[in-house]
Amino acid sequence: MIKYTSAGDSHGEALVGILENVPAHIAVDIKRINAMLSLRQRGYGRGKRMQIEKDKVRIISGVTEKFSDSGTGESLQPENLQPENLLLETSGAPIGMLIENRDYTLNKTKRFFTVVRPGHSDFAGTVKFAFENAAIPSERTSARTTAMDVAAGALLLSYLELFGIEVYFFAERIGSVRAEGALEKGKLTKEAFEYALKNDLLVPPSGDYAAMKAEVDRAISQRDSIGGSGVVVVKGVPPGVGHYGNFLDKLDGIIAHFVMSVPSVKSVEVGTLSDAFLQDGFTGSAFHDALFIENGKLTRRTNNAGGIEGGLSNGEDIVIRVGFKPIPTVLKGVPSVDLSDFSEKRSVYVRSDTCVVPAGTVVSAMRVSLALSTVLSEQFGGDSAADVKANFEGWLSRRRKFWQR
Ligand code: EPS
Repeated sequence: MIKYTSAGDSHGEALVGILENVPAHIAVDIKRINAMLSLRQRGYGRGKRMQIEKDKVRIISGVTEKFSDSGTGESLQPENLQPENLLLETSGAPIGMLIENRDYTLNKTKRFFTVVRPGHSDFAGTVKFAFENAAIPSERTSARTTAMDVAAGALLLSYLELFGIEVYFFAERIGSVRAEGALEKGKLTKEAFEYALKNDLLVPPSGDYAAMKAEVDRAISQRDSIGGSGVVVVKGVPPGVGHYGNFLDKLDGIIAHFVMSVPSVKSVEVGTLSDAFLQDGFTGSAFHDALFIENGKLTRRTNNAGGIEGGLSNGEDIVIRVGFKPIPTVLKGVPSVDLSDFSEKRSVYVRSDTCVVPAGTVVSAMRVSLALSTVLSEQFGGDSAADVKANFEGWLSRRRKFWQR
């Protein structure tokens, strides 16, 4: 099974990541990984750290130059693996990745504070690890570490493509302004996702960019922060992916775990249940996605279940709505406590963002890529890309009769 782990402090030397058990001969697209890293950095409302960092992944192992489709690639020295135009592929060995923290070299930021920020890990992390300096927990809980998650998830997009799977994302809400109806089945098109990528808030066509940007500007002028929601859509997953034997293996649970643990995320929803709560006549007959046959193919006209039933994919788009709290570092401060003398004080401000909805949405999408890759690799195995394809296509040919005749 594909496994991912990472290390790295927000103001340490670098972030490191390891991907294990990725089959051999999967294309490694450094350009796409770096483009995803820029997208994570780019969102409107980001803080000054983003002007310091120029995130680029450095792959140090597990990759070879691709010479032919049969894969007669040769192991390369790490310094020769970086050019974006080189055709690279996985070797089957653990993939080691590194992203430099330019802040470490340029600024050597050192932080010490004892007034904890409500909403951050300062208080609970200080208690857990018994530090005097409440800045230490956020070295690891800061969203900086998600740069490596994005690199790993973006690398695995090529693995997902072996299955014909694509991952898309957009921002749905910023503050009180929402892209109405953005989750409707007919609106989750490739064109809508491409449109969202072209603006720095990732607003889809059904959203009002100016109104959403105004929400960020208002938070900036009020020395505050602002939350919202993003949507991740996975297209091309056939029915029957996942497991339900053990509740820990359910696809929705695994996706939720990978996404809920993104900094600032407070809710993960599969499908559109929270919209249905607000409507009249919230009943099973209205909510569940009725089945029809059109041109010999099983179809549905709605996707309220968000593509997962019984902990398994059902063949519809997998639709995940992610809720982000306003980030805890607030310029005007929040009433808090100084743990050094146990007095009441306002929380201190340290450099941070105003709005993380676009960045958090990119991170969530790449965590979904990681989650799905682990599930698919468990189900379909394979030591090489060709094995994966053969296993998957064989399985599909034996299953297709259930949805197409
Ligand atoms: C972030 C890096 C951090 C913050 C922000 C996001 O860098 P620094 O602390 O040096 O400014 O800008 O972190 C948080 C949102 C947080 O809660 O700590 C990043 O790379 O995403």
